[in-house]
Amino acid sequence: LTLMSELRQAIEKEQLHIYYQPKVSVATGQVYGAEALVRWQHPKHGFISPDEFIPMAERTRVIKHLTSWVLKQSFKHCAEWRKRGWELTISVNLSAKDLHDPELPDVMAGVAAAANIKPGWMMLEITESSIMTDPERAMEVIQRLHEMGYKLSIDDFGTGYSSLAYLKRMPLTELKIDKSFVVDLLKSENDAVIVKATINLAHNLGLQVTAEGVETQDVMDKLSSYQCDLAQGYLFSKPMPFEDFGAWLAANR
Ligand code: G
Ligand code: G
Ligand code: NA
Ligand code: MN
Repeated sequence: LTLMSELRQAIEKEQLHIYYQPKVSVATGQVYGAEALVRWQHPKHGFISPDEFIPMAERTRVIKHLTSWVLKQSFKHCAEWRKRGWELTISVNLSAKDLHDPELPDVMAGVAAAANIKPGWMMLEITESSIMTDPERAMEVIQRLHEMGYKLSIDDFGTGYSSLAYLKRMPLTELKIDKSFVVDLLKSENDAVIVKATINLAHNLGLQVTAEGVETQDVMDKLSSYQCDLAQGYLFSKPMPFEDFGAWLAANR
C-alpha cells in the first residue's frame, strides 16, 4: 500500500485532525481568531506533517476531498464557537489546485449552508505562488469567493513570486508575513527592514497584517512599535486540537 492510497482512505478512517493556532491582536492582546492546520495521525508512521502530504495530495484529485473535509470540519467548529458567543475569525489554507478549481465556490456554498456559518467568519489563506501559476484563473475564483463574503489572506508573504500589480487588483483583507522574517526580527536588521516595510505596504493598500512565528515577547514589542495588527506563534500557543483550543480560549480571553 502506498502512502498516497493510504491518504485517500485517511479521511474515512478518521486519521486526519484539525489543530488550531490562535491569532492575537498586537495592540490589545484580544484573541481575533485561529488558523486551522491539518494533521495526519498515521497508525504506523505516527504524525505526518502537512508539508509532506499536501504536495502529495495536490498531484491527484485527493486534494479536492482533503480541502472539502478541512472546510467542513473548520466551518463546523467555527459555528460551535460562535454558538458559545466567541466571535472568532477562522483561517483555512487553500492549495494552488483549489484556487484553480472553478467548482470550489459551489462546494464552499454547500459546506457553509450545512454548517450554518456566515462566510464573513472565515478567512481563506492563499499563497503568492498559487496565484502566480495562473493568475487570471485564480483571480476568477478569488473574485467569486470575495463576492460570497469570504475574507482573503496572502500567506507566506515575501517568500514566493508575487506581482504587486495583482496584489493591488485582488480583493484582500490581510497579508501574512512569513515566519522566516519574524523569528529573527531582533537579530537581523534586514528582516526588521522587510517586516516594517511589508506592514507599511499592507496598510497603504488598506490591508491588515498578521505576523506569524512570534515566539518571544521582545518580538511582540517590536511588532507593536511597527503597528502590526495581529500575531500568531508559539508565544501564545502551538496549534492544538479543537477541545484544547476551547479550554485555551476560556483561560486566555
Ligand atoms: O501545520 P504546520 O505548521 O506544520 O503547516 C505546514 C504547512 O502545511 C503550512 O504551509 C500550512 O499552510 C500547510 N497546511 C496546513 N494545513 C493545511 C490545509 O488544511 N490545507 C492546505 N492546503 N495546506 C495546509
Ligand atoms: O505555511 P504556514 O504559514 O501556513 O504554516 C504555519 C506553520 O508555522 C505551521 O507549520 C506551524 O506549526 C508553524 N508555526 C506556528 N507558530 C510558529 C512559531 O512561533 N515558530 C515557528 N518556528 N513555527 C511556527
Ligand atoms: Na497558512
Ligand atoms: Mn505562512
